[in-house]
Amino acid sequence: MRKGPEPFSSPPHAAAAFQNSPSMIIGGKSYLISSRTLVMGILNTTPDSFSDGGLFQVHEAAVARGLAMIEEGADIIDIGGESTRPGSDPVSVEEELERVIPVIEELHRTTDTPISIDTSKARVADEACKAGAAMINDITGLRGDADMAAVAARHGVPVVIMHIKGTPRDMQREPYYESLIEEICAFLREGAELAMAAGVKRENIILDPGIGFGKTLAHNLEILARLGEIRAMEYPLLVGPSRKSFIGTLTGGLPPEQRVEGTAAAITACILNGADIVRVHDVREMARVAQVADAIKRAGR
Ligand code: HH2
Repeated sequence: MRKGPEPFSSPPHAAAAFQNSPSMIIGGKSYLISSRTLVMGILNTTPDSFSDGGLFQVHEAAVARGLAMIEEGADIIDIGGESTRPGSDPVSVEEELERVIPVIEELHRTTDTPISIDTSKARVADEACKAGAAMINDITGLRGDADMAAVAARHGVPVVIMHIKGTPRDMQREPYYESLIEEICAFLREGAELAMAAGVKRENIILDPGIGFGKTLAHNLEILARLGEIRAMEYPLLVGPSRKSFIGTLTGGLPPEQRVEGTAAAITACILNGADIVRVHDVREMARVAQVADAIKRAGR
């Protein structure tokens, strides 16, 4: 059994500074919110993801990449079997299950690092939890499948409620907001209420503003700059700017695999402005970025 990073590895004085913070339990491990940013490594078992599509489609390659990310410092592995890139087509339940379940089963057998299932289908989330997933990540904020909240409640696992405007197919067609942060907060608040009405415990709810999901460059930047206002809702916050196209745009049109430095800047902003979990492709690099950004954040308290 491979061991991931310690759930809480900051020095004792840091723990004392945040002793009033609530903790979050993922896959039986207890994490003290605000003591250290958790790094979620992205594992796409898809042929068409925007950054790593096709790379980890074969079962062995996907499992190997998952184990490598754990060695590199991932606290959570987020496994997805359907691309959500702008313009992408949905895949069937059967296809998605075929892609993710064997990978979840094997990683669950070989490591104690919590596994998250990135899906908007309740049946996929259900089967994934039975196969060992300890967290559900739903990019539709529980709106895509009416049974999703009940599945999360039944398994008693943390659930990420992400903001999206539209669907992956149409979300980047001139997204418009009267009041960006207020609209995102309202969507997330309703999602949290929906989850709790279905029986999800408040401490199992994680919110995400959905960088790139129905957002222009200006929207993405405003979200990152004003994350604190979303964090003020007092739920743990997950943010996923990794390698996204706004970073390419800001750095002269670089392709996804050359957006590591830009991602580092975005991850630093996320952490300083209130993220508790960051979802990244470049685990080794961003785990180091998080160590430094966390230390700066602690120094300001
Ligand atoms: N972004 C992507 C997918 N899932 N989940 C959350 N909670 N937050 C995000 O920002 C987020 C997400 C898109 O990135 P990626 O998985 O790399 O690409 P693709 O959807 O093309 O597979």
